[in-house]
This record gives sequence, C-alpha cells and structure tokens, in this order.
Amino acid sequence: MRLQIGLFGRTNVGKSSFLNMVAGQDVALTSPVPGTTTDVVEKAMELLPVGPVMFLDTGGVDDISVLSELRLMRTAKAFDRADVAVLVTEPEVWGASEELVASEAARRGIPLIVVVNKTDQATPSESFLARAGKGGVSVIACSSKNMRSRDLYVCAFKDALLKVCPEDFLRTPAIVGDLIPAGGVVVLIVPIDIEAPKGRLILPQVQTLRDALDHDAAALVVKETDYTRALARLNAPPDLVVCDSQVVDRMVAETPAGVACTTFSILFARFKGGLLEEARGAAAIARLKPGDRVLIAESCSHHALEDDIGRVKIPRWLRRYTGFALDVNVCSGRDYPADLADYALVIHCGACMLTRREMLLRIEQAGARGVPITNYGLCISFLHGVLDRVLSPFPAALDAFRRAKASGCDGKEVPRDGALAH
Ligand SMILES: Nc1nc2c(ncn2[C@@H]2O[C@H](COP(=O)(O)OP(=O)(O)O)[C@@H](O)[C@H]2O)c(=O)[nH]1
Ligand code: SF4
Ligand SMILES: [Mg+2]
Repeated sequence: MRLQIGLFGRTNVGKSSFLNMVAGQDVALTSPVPGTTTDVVEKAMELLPVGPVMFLDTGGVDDISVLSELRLMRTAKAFDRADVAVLVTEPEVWGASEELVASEAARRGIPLIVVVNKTDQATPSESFLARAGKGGVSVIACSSKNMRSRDLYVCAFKDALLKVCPEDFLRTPAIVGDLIPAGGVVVLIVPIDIEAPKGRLILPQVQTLRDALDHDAAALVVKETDYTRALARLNAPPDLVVCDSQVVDRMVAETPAGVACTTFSILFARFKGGLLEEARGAAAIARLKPGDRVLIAESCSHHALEDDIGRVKIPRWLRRYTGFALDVNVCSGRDYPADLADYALVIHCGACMLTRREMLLRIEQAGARGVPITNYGLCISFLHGVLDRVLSPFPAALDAFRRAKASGCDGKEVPRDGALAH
C-alpha cells in the first residue's frame, strides 16, 4: 500500500515544482500562468526510507484565480485519498486558502506538513513561520528552484513525513519468515557468555523465534560450541543460519558454502527499516582517517560490562582494522546528538528498544548531514571480512554495500579490504 500524499495550496505557489524537485525529474506540468494543473496528477515513487508513496498534485485551492468547479471537485477527491496533506505556500502568504486546507486536514484527521516554497524570493518571517507551524505542524522552508540545496530540502521533507505518517505505512517486513520456506529450518546460534542475561534469551532472539513459528518454520537454537554437531545431525542443510554478531567469523567458517547465513543484527537492521542505508554505511569504515570522530550510538543505557561491545570491543576492532587511533564517542539512550555533522561515521546498536519510526528518523538525520550510518552487526561482520557472505540473503543491501565500497569518496576503488587479522 502506497502512502498517499496530497499536495494542496493556491495555484502558482509551486506545488508541481516542489513535486518535481522531490522526484528529481519533470513529472508535473509547471507554469507561470496560474491554473496549469487542472487534473490531479499522480506520481508514484519510492521515497526511502519511508517507502512507496503516491503524490497527488492538485490543481489548487484558490481564492484568486477563476475557480473551475471540476478542479475543485478533484481537489476534494485528493483530500478523500490523502494519508498526509502537504500545504504548499509562499513566504508571508497565509490567508483563507491556507486556513481552508489546514482546517480541512484537521477536520478529516489527516496529518499536515507545511512547505514554504520560493524562499529564494523572500525570507519567511518568524511570525509567519509560527503561524504556519501552529499546533506543532512541521514547516519546511525551501526553494524548488534551488537544486543545489535539493538534498537538504528533500531530507527535511522525509523527516517531517516520517514523523507524521501513520504507523501502518511503517509496517515492517518479517524478521526471518520470508527467508525460509514454510516447513523449512532455521538454525539460531546464541552464545551463552557473560553478556547473556541470566535465565533468558534477549528480545531479538525471542522475536526471531516467534517470527519463524509464525511462518510455519522450525527453529533450532544452539550455542556456537554445539553448532557443527547440530548441523551434522540434520538430514538436510538448514534453509538459514542466524548468529550473534560476536561469533560471526566462526559461524561463517563452519557453515557450508551453499547455506544462507546472516546475523541477528542484520535481520534487525532490516526489521527496523535501515538495512540498505546501513549496509552502504559499513563501506565508510574503509575510508576512515586518523583522528576521525566516530559515534557509537546505543539506544538504551544498559550497564556496561568489562568487555562491552560498544565501548570496548568495537573500538578495539576498529583500531586493529584501521591501524590508527580514532576519536570514538559513545552516546546512549535518548541523547542521540541533534547535529551529527562532526562525525565521519555513526555505528548504531541493533536498536531493539527503538520503534521503527525512531530508527528511521535517526538514519534520516545522519543522511541529512551526509554522515554514513551503519550498525553493530554490519560493522563487526565488515571488520571480520565476512560482510559479503552475511549480506547475501539480501541482494539489494549487498549491492548497495559493494557499490559504496567500490566508489569511495573520490570515486576510486578503495584498496583496503574488510578483513581483520586476529
Ligand atoms: N523563484 C521561484 N519560483 C518558483 C519556485 N517554485 C516554483 N516556482 C515558479 O512558480 C510558478 C508556478 O509553479 P508551479 O509549480 O506550476 O505551481 P503550482 O500551480 O502550485 O503547481 C512557475 O513559474 C515556477 O517556475 C521557487 O521555489 N522559486
Ligand atoms: S537498544 Fe541497542 S544497546 Fe539496548 S539492548 Fe537493544 S541493541 Fe543493545
Ligand atoms: Mg501545478
């Protein structure tokens, strides 16, 4: 199901131009003569990380130009379909038309985003912005003609969209269910070490188990020390093997070549929505330079253990891989920095305590600053030289990683490979 985004506002404020800018191509007819878009123009696209969306570009709710009955009717129909309403206006232009769109959205319970377009011509005043943002509405100031700042505007728009889009559209894929046939077998490798909580499994492991059962698959749970023995007892290879990232090198070494394998952390990067972006981000490890700032972000503040994964192990593996010192910072819980611009890389935890929306927002915030973001599992697999193998169940993510790795910052092949010497 596509998220339907209605573009409303007066004629000539730049609704079609805004859509063209977001789409990165000319899809909607624009014109300096008011009233060009007489019909509702539909434009379907993949607006990552939100997902598949459909823009409905309307003719315009207007109190200036001659109103065509038909156009108004069609605009009302777009309101009937919209999951999110985007009101496009210009700096200092707020009158009956804008109030009409805002009140119509409120009456129907449709979330609203205000786009103040044409900021190249005039700067919106504080009082105007306050009025547009009344009731906590997200306001984005942009110029649809300024293509150099396109990425910033589109990122801000995606951010606003992620905040308001109904939960249903953020619905996640299965955790493992789509990777195993019904009646299939998945092996879950769960180390029971000092980091494992006493007497129970951790949430991602339990959720993976439940998801396998929901998809009529069987799950075999073993410690890494019993893995090969368990494999030998199966009368056919398993359909998938999933392990804790900390034993990924061992798992890959012991898993027969044709057997699909991955890590819990990678499954959860996908489940939380950011696998493509985070696979791409892993390639940035190869481009780190001495002294670069790296942010290790954990989304809950658990008690740090002696050999803590985020505070001790990952920094150690990074140092060993790069061969130089990095400026590693750790943040935990809700205190994710608002401005990530100083960082060369963000390495995020599995985010099991965050909602998909929260994680997508964090990825988006990094994207807005041009800062690559990856996650613990992807980073650990990369540092152990096995990321290609554990990404192979996800061809699009594998492709994104390989492309990012091959291109480097300067478009040249990056010489260093993701292999860690133990
Ligand atoms: N200077 C400037 N002109 C814009 C901007 N956005 C749109 N326009 C111009 O405004 C006119 C109307 O744009 P259009 O997208 O057709 O408006 P619509 O009727 O709301 O769909 C066109 O001449 C556009 O080139 C902008 O951000 N800055
Ligand atoms: S939220 Fe992050 S740090 Fe906390 S338990 Fe989950 S993966 Fe670990
Ligand atoms: Mg138009």
